[in-house]
This record gives sequence, C-alpha cells and structure tokens, in this order.
Amino acid sequence: MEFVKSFAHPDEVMALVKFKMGGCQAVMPKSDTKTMSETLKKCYVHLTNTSRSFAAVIQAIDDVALRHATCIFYLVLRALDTVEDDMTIPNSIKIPMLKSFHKNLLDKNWKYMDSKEKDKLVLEDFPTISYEFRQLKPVYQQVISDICQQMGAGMTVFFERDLITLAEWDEYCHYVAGLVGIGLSKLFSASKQEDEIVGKDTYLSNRMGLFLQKTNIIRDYLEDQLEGRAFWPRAVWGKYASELGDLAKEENVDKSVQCLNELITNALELIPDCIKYMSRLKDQSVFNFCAIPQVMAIGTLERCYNNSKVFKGVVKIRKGEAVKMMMGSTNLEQVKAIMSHFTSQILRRIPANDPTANRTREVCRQALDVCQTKHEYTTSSIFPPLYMSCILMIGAISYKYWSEISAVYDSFVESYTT
Ligand code: D61
Ligand code: MG
Repeated sequence: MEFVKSFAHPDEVMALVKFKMGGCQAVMPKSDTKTMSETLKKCYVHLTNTSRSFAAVIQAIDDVALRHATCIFYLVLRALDTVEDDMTIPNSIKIPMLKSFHKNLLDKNWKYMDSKEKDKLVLEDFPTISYEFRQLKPVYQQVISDICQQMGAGMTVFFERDLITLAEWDEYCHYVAGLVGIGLSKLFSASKQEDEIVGKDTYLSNRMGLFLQKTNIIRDYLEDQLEGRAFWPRAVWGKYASELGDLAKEENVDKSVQCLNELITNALELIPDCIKYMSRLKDQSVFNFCAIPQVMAIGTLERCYNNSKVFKGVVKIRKGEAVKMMMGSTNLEQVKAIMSHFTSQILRRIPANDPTANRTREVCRQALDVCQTKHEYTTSSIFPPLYMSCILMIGAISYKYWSEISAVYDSFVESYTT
C-alpha cells in the first residue's frame, strides 16, 4: 500500500490524502465528453491507455482546440514510435514505413495490423486517429504533419549509425523528444494561448524535450539493455567500460556509477534553458502540462545520481513524492524551489573522488543560480505528535476514498513512481 511507503514522510502522506480526496484541481481533466464525437472519445480512450505520463496533463489543458490537437499529436507520434520500437518489423520494411508515416495522416484507410508492441492498438485503429487529425484546424494539421515527417526520418538515422558523440546523443534526443517540444510550442502559439516567441524559439523548446528524454534514457539503462537496445553515447560509457553491457556487471559497479554521474551531469546542464522556457508561459494549464514532467525528471535524476540500483532494476520516485511535486508545480517560483531542492541534494552527494565531480558542482551551481527564489520546497521525515494521531484517523477515512478517484491519476502518478 502506497500509504505505508510514505509513512516516514508526513508531508507526502498529507499530499497523498489531499490528492486522493480531489485536491488536484490544477490537473483535473476537463469533462466535455457529452459534446465530443464518438471518434474523438475513442482518441481520448487511446490516450489514457497509451500514456501514463501525459494523459492527465493533456486532458487538463483549458483551451478545447489546443487540448484536442495535443491529444492527436500525442497519438500520431505514439503510433510512429510503436513502429520504431517494434523489433519484429525488419528494417527493410520499417525504414520506408517511418519515412512515409506522415502520408498516412491523409489516407483514411491506412492502418497496420502486424505490430506486436503493447501499444499496437493505435496502429490498428489509426483510421480513427487520422480522421480526427483531419478535423483539426489546418495550422494544427501542418505542425503535426511536419513534426511527424521529421521524426520519422530522424528515427532511421541511428538505425544505420551508432550513437557515439554527445552531439549525436543530442541529435537522437532531438528527433524523438526535442521535435515534440518544438511541435507543442508551435501548437501553443497557434492557439494564441501563448506568445509567438514560444513557438518561434525552437532552441529552447528542443531543450525541454532533451531534458525529459535524457532522463528516461539514463533511468532505463537496464530495461533497454535487456531488450537489446542502447541509447547511452559511447563517448561517455567508453571511458568506463569496453562494452555497454559490462556496466551491469557487479564487479564494475564503481565505474558504472561514475559513468551514470557523468551522464546525469550532462542532463543537468539543460535546467537553465528549461527554466527560461517555462518563464515565458502565460496559460496556467499549459504551464502545468510543461512543468509537471520537468519536475518529475529532476526528481528522477536526483534519485538516480550516484545510485548503483540503476544497473540492477528500475529507480523511481515514491508515489507521495510524485504527488507532492505535481501539486507543487503550478507556478514558476514553486518549480524553481523544487528544482533547487533536488539540485542541492545532488550537490551534497557528489563523491570527492568522482571523475566528473568538478563539472557536476559547476553545473549544479549554475542550476541553483537560475532557480533562486524566496519560495522553498521542504521534505520532512519528522513525526509531529499531532500527526501521529491524525494519521491513524486519516488512514481509516481515506481507505474508503482510496479506490474512488479516477484511474487516470493513479496511472499517471504510477508512471513516475516505484
Ligand atoms: C512540454 C511538455 C511535454 C513535452 C515537452 C515539453 C517536450 C517534449 C516532450 C514532452 C516529449 C518527451 C518525450 C519523453 C518520453 N519519451 C518517449 O516517450 C520516447 O518516445 C519518443 C517518441 C514518441 C514521443 C511521443 C510523445 C511523447 C509525449 C508527448 C507527445 C508525444 C505529444 C504531446 C505531448 C506529449 C520513448 O517512449 C517510451 C515508450 O515507448 O514507452 C522511446 O521510445 O524512446
Ligand atoms: Mg522509441
């Protein structure tokens, strides 16, 4: 039971209870299902079934047209990514399929029935998604189609080439996540919910995507390794091992953790640009949509830093922590406070003999610099006496509420947690 894991953290228990009892207004999905067409409803069902991390924040976008465009954007790219990830499709078929995928958006019959991936439903029901794509305003269609074309072509680049340099790491992350940031920003501006500059500054929107994708790649080392995939750049791991897979061997644990720390340092460099990007956002629901994944990422990086468990299993944050962060990331000052909290934690834990120690300190200080704020983010594990008696009562009451909240949030929070 989640309650138990967070029991030693009173603040998290309070956040969990507030969340479970509906105190998550900021990220509440907008329910206008009555006015939606059957095909659009099906798209939202696909969204909920395929995205544990983004379904709730997408559904909470205030502007209806922007919400639908974002939902369709997600499903189109999820379909594309399902083709990329499917190891049962031979490259001779996969490569042309990825390169021409954007054309399927205008073909009302196109679908793909031979995928073995867990999200294969978005390929099998692609006519529903492409139909709703064609109902979007032309500006939204243009953005989604362009990004789909660039991502499809980009994905094939590293089928033929190894990920070696840090520039190539950035290039791969640009294709699969930076382009998402660029497309989203163009949708935000096209909807008039955000200023023109947000959509025009592709450098910053790319950096938002890089921070999320690098965090995933770092955290998912073992999972990817077991599935025969490799996304860590050789320029870094080559300094610590002769094969990427050797990092998982117990005898290499010291070197492996040093390698991990170097990659985390590289990801932390992105924080100042992410803060700058978020500082331009005006719409509350767009802000939440962007900020929540970012704070989950910094929390994940802090948990992974200098942690050998990354090579033995999945490292995730506690549910209580995720909920507390999620509810606390509704304005820039609070996001800065969360970012500086986790950065300070990393700074304190830098091992003196780590080869990247000096660089990590420098990068953390730069992040702390841009995250200066009067706000503070505290985590406590001290038990006030009143808390002890309250918790027993709340525990009993909330047991009743526990199962009553929308499954969307539970899976959303779970996607980031242990
Ligand atoms: C603001 C808010 C959200 C943002 C953002 C800025 C900038 C970028 C992103 C979201 C995208 C971040 C992607 C990080 C997670 N990585 C993946 O899902 C990998 O697939 C990448 C290709 C498909 C991207 C699909 C996507 C993701 C999020 C979206 C979106 C599209 C559209 C709208 C909103 C959010 C990863 O997938 C793991 C898996 O298959 O389970 C992979 O294959 O590497
Ligand atoms: Mg993929």
